[in-house]
Amino acid sequence: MKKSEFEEKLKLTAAAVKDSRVKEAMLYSLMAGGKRIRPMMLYAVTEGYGLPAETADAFACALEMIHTYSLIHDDLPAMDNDDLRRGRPTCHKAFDEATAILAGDGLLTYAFETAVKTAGISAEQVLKGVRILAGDAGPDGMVLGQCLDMQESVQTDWKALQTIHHHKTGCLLSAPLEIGAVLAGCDEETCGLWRQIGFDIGLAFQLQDDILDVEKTAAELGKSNSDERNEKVTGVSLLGIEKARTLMNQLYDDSFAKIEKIKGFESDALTGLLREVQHRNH
Ligand code: GRG
Repeated sequence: MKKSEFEEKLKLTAAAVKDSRVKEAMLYSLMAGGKRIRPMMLYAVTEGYGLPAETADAFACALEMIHTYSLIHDDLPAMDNDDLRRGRPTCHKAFDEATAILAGDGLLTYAFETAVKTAGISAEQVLKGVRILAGDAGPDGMVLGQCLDMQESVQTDWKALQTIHHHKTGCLLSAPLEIGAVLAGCDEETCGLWRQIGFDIGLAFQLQDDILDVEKTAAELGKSNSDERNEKVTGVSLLGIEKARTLMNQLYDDSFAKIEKIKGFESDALTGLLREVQHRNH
């Protein structure tokens, strides 16, 4: 699946919402670019199992909607209070706070309305996928991660920080891998293996995000670096940049080795995508 092709599908899906100011704000943030890593990971898994791309379309759009909602809410003054996201003013800066809250709410709920329209596989598999998505996005998943992150303090150590990353970043990167396996009809053990790989990639991705935050400017990244402003503890501040980089590369490389060993899975598309992610510069 090409990123541009996915973006067309995403735009068409969101275009079906009734016209309103909240729809404008939803589209403003949803179509503002972004790497689209989560949907691309899902397509790479379903493709590797030989499924047609259409089977993954609804969940791919849903993942990107949930991810975009989380960015909109994370940028709000009550959370990180950021001005720049995906190279543009954040949603509450371009619209207003109330509209940005509603745009996040709209994207979150519309994601589930979209996911349940998945065609071409059993209702039982769709239901399993929806459960994973809800669990990973909700109060046992990303929302919990965000809550822990808000409570983070100078006493936060590497173990506590990993718990934050596991939920805040890992859950939504694990979801596409596990949902892809569910859509392909994999057994519980294989789905669990994909889930674990997703968490390792999530930690690698977060370490990389922290490294990029200190090495690049806000203009290069297209987003403000609020961690520094908010004096947040990060993988880099706790481990040091070189140790953080070594751990990040080790997590990616171990994940590639595990993916290549998964039976009945053609891994080239997924490992190719993740290698690009590993070597990204924004
Ligand atoms: C508000 C419930 C709630 C959660 C917010 C996503 C998030 C959780 C916070 C954003 C800040 C942050 C550093 C999150 C960790 C995950 C992460 C690195 C998100 C950025 O994802 P990318 O790089 O963004 O995929 P693009 O813009 O490329 O889609």
